[in-house]
Amino acid sequence: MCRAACTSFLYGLIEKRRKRAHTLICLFLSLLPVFSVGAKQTPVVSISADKAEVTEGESIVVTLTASPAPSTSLQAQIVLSEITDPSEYFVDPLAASYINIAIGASGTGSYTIKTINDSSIESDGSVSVTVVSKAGYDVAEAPNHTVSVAVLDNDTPVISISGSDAVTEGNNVMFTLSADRRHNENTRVVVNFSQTGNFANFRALAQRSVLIRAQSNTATFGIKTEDDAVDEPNGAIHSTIASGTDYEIAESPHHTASVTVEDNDEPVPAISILGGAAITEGASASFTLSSNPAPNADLDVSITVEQEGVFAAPTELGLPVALFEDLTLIKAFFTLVVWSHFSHRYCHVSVRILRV
Ligand SMILES: [Ca+2]
Ligand SMILES: [Ca+2]
Ligand SMILES: [Ca+2]
Ligand SMILES: [Ca+2]
Repeated sequence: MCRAACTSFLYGLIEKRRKRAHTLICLFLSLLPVFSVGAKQTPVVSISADKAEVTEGESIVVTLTASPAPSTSLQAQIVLSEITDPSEYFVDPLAASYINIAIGASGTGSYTIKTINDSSIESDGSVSVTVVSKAGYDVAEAPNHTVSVAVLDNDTPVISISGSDAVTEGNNVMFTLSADRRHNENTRVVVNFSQTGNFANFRALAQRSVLIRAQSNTATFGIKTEDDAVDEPNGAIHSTIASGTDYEIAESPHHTASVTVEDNDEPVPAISILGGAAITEGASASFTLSSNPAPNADLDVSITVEQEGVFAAPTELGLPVALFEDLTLIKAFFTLVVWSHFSHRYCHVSVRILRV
């Protein structure tokens, strides 16, 4: 009986303590969230940039922000990447790697990225900076884990122009535009024209836009000249680069070029006639025809012979007598030849004067 009573007592004591322990555990668990508010939280690191766009050569400052601010300094890591021409860089390739940035108690840390101001003509691009996951912090969710800054190229080609050797009229005058640097994009260059003389029509001389293709430094084009029949002094076609948006104009005299155009037409000979010395009737009157300059081929020249008085018979002038009752005035027409095979070219018109 006593043994049973003792056993019952002990069970009651254990049960009482078990309930008490359960109560304490429940109380502890109920207080746990309260204690958690004050527990240490893992900082979340985000990134921002001081500007959305820079011109090459300018700097980009990125700022890392840890929230909450770390109690002790942490080393966050970023990585740079860029979108640009395959062979060009806006950022030193050595810098485009993993970089550690300290974030102190202020909760922020910054890093300056210097872009390269090169002399290459290239497409605009961008530089992206992304927070890298690492122990000691969490990376902010997109889009706050990365930032992208546009980088604008500031290089433009300087264009000059040159001309071909002299051409004979009827051929194309050739000009070449040259860019001082390679360009990954097409460049359209505006060119104006003028001429000395009259060798090209207004359409050929109209302003034109000449294409220098991507990856090429030069473009050659022609201006058509006319092969007319006019003897004229040699002249020239002149070209001048006009202002445009995608290029700069080379300094004088490389902004303009001229090509000589040579005339290919013979001058028209000037024919003169000179009378010889006075003669006595019965002798032959002599005249000299001269061509200046000498013709390249024998040249037919028409002349008229007439007389005052009656000294030359109509037959002498190649005319039938019957037609001329009044012989006081006779006119005749000749076609004579100025020979081409003498350096000094002349011929004589001989009219034999007779009393009739
Ligand atoms: Ca530049
Ligand atoms: Ca550049
Ligand atoms: Ca001609
Ligand atoms: Ca001509």
